[in-house]
Amino acid sequence: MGLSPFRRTGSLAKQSASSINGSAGGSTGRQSSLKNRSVIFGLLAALFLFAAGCSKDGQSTWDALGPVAQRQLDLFNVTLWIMVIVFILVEGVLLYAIIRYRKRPGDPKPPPLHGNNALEITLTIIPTILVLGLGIWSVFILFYVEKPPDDAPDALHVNVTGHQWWFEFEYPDAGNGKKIITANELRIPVDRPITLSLLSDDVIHSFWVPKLAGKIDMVPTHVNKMWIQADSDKIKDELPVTLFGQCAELCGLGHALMRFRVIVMDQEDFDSWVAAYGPPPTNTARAQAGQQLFAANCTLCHTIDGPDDPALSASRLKGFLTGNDITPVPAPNLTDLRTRETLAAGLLELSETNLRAWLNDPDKIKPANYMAARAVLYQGGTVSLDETEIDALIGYLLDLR
Ligand code: HEC
Ligand SMILES: [Cu+2]
Repeated sequence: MGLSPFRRTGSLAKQSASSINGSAGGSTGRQSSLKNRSVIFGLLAALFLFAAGCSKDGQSTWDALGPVAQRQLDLFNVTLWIMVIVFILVEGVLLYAIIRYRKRPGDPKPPPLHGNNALEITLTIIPTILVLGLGIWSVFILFYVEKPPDDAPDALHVNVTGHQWWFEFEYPDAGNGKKIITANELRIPVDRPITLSLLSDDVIHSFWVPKLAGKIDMVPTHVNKMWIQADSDKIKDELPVTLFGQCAELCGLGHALMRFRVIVMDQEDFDSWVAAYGPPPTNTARAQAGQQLFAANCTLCHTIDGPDDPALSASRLKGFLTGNDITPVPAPNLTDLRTRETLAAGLLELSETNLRAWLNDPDKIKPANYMAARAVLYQGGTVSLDETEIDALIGYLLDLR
């Protein structure tokens, strides 16, 4: 275990004491070590600032807003502080030994040393207890994350599917048996467990809302389960509150632009959102023109009149997986687009201007996305719709009067 020098502390101490007088040099060494130290300090400070940047969008894992995130944060904190103490003790003793018993000119070669049973057993038992304790606690948390405790209130279930490069949320029963499919914004009632079944239909993605839970992989053909909950007593702002999430697994060219939001609402507000879920009204001439343009240009990939039909989704997926030129592909359900905060997987705030920019040139906003790549509209280099047509589409999608 490399601990043997401590048995000879006394004699080594005497040796080093006697050699101090003889070692006058070393000042240049000290200067360069000072320089090294400031470089290291600078790097650490930079790293700290860099890491602090992660909370810019309110994505801090230190700000747990629900029971799952809180348990994981507790485990993290205890692990961190135990390891900080272990680190300081071990490195402290190491540094002490290195400095106090360093080799000086004229020192005799030290004899090989080994064997201090009491010390070696102690230093085996302590880490074993720490590793086992933290390991067993972690396993309990793994089980806890998978499903809400038996005594938890009624859970709301959501199926989440990762696509290149956006998220799909399906509520098989959002309330009163109403099924909802939406994209990129997960609306959840506060104080209620939300059970999630996570899947991908192309490559591996990862679902991560730092304030609600740690990341979980979204794997094709295998459903991973977890639950989340946002607690009203931990949320300082007034509801609805928007939390930020993102894909946390490198999943291709659009990975860095694959974000989503979780909007925490009162149960009442959530219920009215569910009740209002439906296609945009078509009671103006502009909306009617938009509806026709939508039917002609967009329904190959997008659904706008309620949840997607499973057979249609399957054929879009087939187009995506087998085609490479102009094919249908899975695309965000646009039924509730007008009630959203964002566009293009959390990339842009939803507004008339941004929607216009998106429809004019999706590839400029989100390079490599599959709308630009696979829709006939964009194959000529510029969009094949004119200003009035785009205007009509925007009026319809956003229900502008
Ligand atoms: C070939 C398939 C395809 C066609 C046709 C298509 N889209 Fe898309 N669309 C997509 C895909 C895929 C995305 C997701 C892009 C991303 O975020 O990576 C998308 C994203 C969008 C978004 C952003 C949605 C969100 O949740 O952020 C809007 C709005 C949109 N499309 C509108 C339209 C309109 C309007 C038309 C018709 C004029 C249209 N699309 C035609 C595939 C298509
Ligand atoms: Cu992804």
